[in-house]
Amino acid sequence: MSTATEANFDGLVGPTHNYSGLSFGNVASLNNSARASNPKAAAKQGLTKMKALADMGFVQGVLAPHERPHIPTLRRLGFRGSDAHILQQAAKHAPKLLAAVSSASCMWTANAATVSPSGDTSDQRVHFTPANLVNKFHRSIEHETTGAILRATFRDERHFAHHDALPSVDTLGDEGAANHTRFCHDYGEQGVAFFVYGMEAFNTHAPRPRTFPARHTVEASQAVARQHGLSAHQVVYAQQNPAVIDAGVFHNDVIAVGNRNAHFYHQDAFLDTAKMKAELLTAWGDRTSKFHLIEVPRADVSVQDSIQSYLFNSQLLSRGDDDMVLVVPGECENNSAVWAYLNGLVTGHSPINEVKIFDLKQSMSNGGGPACLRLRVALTDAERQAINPATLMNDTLFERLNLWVDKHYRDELYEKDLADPMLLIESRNALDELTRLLNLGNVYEFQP
Ligand code: SUG
Repeated sequence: MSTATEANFDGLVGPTHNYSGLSFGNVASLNNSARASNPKAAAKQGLTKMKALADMGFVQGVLAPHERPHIPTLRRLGFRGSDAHILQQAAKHAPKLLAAVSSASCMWTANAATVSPSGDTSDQRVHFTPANLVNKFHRSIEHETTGAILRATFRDERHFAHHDALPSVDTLGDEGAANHTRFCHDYGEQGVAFFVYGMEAFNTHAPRPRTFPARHTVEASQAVARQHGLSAHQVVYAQQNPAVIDAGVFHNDVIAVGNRNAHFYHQDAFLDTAKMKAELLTAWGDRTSKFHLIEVPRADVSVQDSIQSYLFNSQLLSRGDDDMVLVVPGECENNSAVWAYLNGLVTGHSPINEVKIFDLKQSMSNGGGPACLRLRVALTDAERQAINPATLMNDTLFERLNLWVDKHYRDELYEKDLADPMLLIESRNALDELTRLLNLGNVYEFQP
């Protein structure tokens, strides 16, 4: 009997976590742009969630943050001189550029990559393609370091295959696992890869959002599916409803989540819901378990309530056959429609039997809920043994990382603080120490 599992790799929030209003189309990012952030609290909120999941018996890993402010990008963009001079010049002449190269956005590891488990790939290895995140400049500079950190975490080439990101052009806009769900009966078996896209780049007659950008194209998803060696009959594509993108649903994981044999989604999430259901059921075929389509009616929870509460940006975790727990942000409890819906859900006939609430306000204020903060990797026993063990959460790592945060992180940061040369030094010192704690080797450009 296979004991394959699903591991969650959360992004550790970096020391420069701040609110700069960088993400047009992401309502929380725009609304909170002038606020002070608290990087220390943000990192600790994330660590608390990771530890809780590890304590619940799930395999939980940590992905390191990136070097920020990213001086190499500022040099590429023409700034010269010492690091301190570059920061000062960027703050004076291009403050939004400085904010962009200082963002701690790599914490949202649902956007780090698309991952295909070995049960689905032609060479039976786990495949990773870092997302190019080309739609937002501050995110488009993530994929190289993301690739280096993924390689340092999933090292063994017998089990893990690492690809480069797709070319960085809008036609191939790729936002990674935020728009990808894998369904399966058992994590080790062949599953169904479900790719959701915002638009068809080459077909300008197909529907598209009008106000906010569609970040992810079908052409990108098709390229990833080819690159990972997925069989065509096990892949389903669906287009996001352009109207919900225009309402602020910038990734599909803001309006839908799935795992194993359950798909939990809003009635308005997809352009053609009937087609999505029919194609998923066909790909599911006659597996041992029933496929659950849990559609939340707009009469119970509006799209606006979904965006405000991040109901669907939850982690749907499987504890066994038809026994799931939903990890939601505190905002769900404070939204009466959402809370009433959730109470009905857990007492009803769905496989979702429990709801767990976490305070993730620091990340939520930039549009990142529980599901944004994690990258899922389904692993067989042998693959799990092959992971860099220093990245796996346990009592010791939890304590070490909390001490590390206490030592290096500030508890208040405004956009104007990003020009402080001390912040760069603090950040580099912290990351240098972290690479030793997580046994990553040298993954940052400032390291020799
Ligand atoms: O890409 N916010 C991120 C949030 C990503 C959430 N991820 C998922 N849904 N999977 C984004 O829009 C805001 C940064 C700022 O404004 O300071 C930001 O990048």
